[in-house]
Amino acid sequence: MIDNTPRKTKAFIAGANLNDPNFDYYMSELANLTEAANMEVVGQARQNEEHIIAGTYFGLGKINEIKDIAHGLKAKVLILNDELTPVQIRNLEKLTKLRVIDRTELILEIFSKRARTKQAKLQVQLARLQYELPRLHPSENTLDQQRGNGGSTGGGFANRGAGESKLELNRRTIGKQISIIKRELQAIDKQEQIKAKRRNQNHIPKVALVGYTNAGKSTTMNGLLKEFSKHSDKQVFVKNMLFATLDTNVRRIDLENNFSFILSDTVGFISKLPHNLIESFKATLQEVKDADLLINVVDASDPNMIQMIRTTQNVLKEIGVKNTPMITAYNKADKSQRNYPQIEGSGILYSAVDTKSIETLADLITKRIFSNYKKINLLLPLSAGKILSYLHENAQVLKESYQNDGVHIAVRLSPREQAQFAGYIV
Ligand SMILES: Nc1nc2c(ncn2[C@@H]2O[C@H](COP(=O)(O)OP(=O)(O)OP(=O)(O)O)[C@@H](O)[C@H]2O)c(=O)[nH]1
Ligand SMILES: [Mg+2]
Repeated sequence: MIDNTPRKTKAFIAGANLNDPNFDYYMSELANLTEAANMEVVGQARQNEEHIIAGTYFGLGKINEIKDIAHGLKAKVLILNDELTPVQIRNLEKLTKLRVIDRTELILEIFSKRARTKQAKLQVQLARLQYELPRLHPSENTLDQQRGNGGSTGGGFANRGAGESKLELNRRTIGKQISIIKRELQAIDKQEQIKAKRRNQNHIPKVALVGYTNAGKSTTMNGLLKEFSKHSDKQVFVKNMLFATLDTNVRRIDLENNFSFILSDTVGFISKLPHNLIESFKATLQEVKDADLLINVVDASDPNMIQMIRTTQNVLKEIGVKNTPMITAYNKADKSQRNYPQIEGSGILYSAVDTKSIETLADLITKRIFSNYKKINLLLPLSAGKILSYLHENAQVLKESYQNDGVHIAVRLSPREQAQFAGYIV
């Protein structure tokens, strides 16, 4: 039988360790990212350094060693654990005769492969052009010809960045493209903002799923949708791969007793996410910034769990999320020997594919977001039909009786609603 599966490009990965205690973890992430970009990791090298060598990243001795080993392993690509300067990339390519890709370009490549919606595509394209802009160089022509000679060496990377047309693109045209994309994105943002505003009108609390990529955020959303939504068919995309989700999906969850909240699921995080990428995904991450409660989904079956939690904290800090209350949701408990679901302080051990777990998570969310809600007695005039229907739609009505002086109603209200209806409190 003929094997038609295309052979994966062989990649050699390497990094300089500046005495970073997380270095091993970053290297294991780099291996996962390389595989996510559809390449095969055939070997790796590391070097302890006091500082990065300005012109070549590694010292010459190390570079020669890498060149020999990598060529021996038939690697075509050298992938480095940091973002490199254009000069470092050029010099390393000359010295190793390998196609060199830095961590930033690798992540951008995965994102552009995964992007499905127009917004995600534009956001990735923007980050990519911004990455390329300072990398344009007068000698680029000769370099790209050299790259071209190597044939299709880099998996999806054969056409570096915006493609072959880059040869003709000068800084000004890239600059123009950037402003066109920014304008298109602004138009999309506006539509999103209108939708968000409509959602906010009802003051339903907003809960956002956040966390490391592949932790199970989308599976958790689907679990909650299945149990608690009229639109349980509106499931989101789940797959065992890095960055399956690149958009934000927003759904309304209706618990019993008229407790409702808006739930959002968004792009996952990884260490050293390129700053440009975070910047261009700002609109996508807006729901996280606006949330009243975050659910930090963690893959508890991963040995690097602690670093993953730290990574999420760092990205949240970078996008400007500071004091939002958080539930840490330790997922994939079915892969462990421990009993679940189990609430531990402000955290929960659960499995997103287990109904009992999803119910317990929903309880925990309810307690956290509705803890400052109070039972309030209101007396509404019969003419206040609008308020009555608002309460029936959005609040938990505990008692209601129509009397001569109006409608007596006992209802659980948020602090904001308590202030809003203060004039009717009895
Ligand atoms: N065994 C087990 N697998 C799970 C559980 N939750 C999620 N998974 C699997 O983990 C993989 C990733 O799940 P997703 O829900 O796509 O993860 P995500 O956090 O949305 O990932 P990104 O969108 O890529 O950031 C999928 O293969 C899921 O089936 C769980 O509780 N137990
Ligand atoms: Mg997802």
